Amino acid sequence: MLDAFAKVVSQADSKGEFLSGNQFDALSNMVKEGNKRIDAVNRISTNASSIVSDAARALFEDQPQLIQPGGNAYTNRRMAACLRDMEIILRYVTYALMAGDASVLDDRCLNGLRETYQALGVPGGSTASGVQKMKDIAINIANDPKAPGIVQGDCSAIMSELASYFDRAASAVA
Ligand code: PEB
Repeated sequence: MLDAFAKVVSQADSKGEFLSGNQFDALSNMVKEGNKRIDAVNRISTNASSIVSDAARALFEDQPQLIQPGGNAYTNRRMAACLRDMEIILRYVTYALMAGDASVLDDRCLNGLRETYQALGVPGGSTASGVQKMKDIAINIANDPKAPGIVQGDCSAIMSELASYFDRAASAVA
């Protein structure tokens, strides 16, 4: 598991080189813009349960067969497993956003998930759709310029980074 700083260090070390130019620029920008990152992680984390439940509700509205007899989320036990899975994925997306690097998401959550779902008969495409719904809801929350007490600024870069982690999770299971 790496963060953006450790990644640059490990890449330089594997080549036996000192850190230089581009790396300083990228990391210095990350520090300069760091409050946006922390604020986004904070907003998503504190709203995690509503992000999960709103996305799940929208998923089951689109794909009602999932919660009908024979559906993969039918019975409370499977519904609970499904909500839990969505929450786990969201949690790892917030970790990746905080770290500025996808490796924690890849190594601890996505690695082998497709195979697990295939073995269990969990429909990966439906899970991916649930993840995309969490993406839209999370971005609406994290990118809301009208949130109380917020300093106005351009959050497009951090939002597209955030979107990329959700997309990564969705394509890992689709
Ligand atoms: C991954 N999910 C399930 C299981 C595991 C995971 C290991 C089997 C064990 C169990 O049931 O608890 N666990 C999960 C994860 C990590 C982990 C992401 C990462 C660290 O450790 N069913 C649907 C929806 C979807 C869904 C599309 C969006 O119809 C999920 C939610 N996952 C789902 C369901 C089960 C499951 C298990 C329903 C239970 C399947 C079953 O027992 O038949």
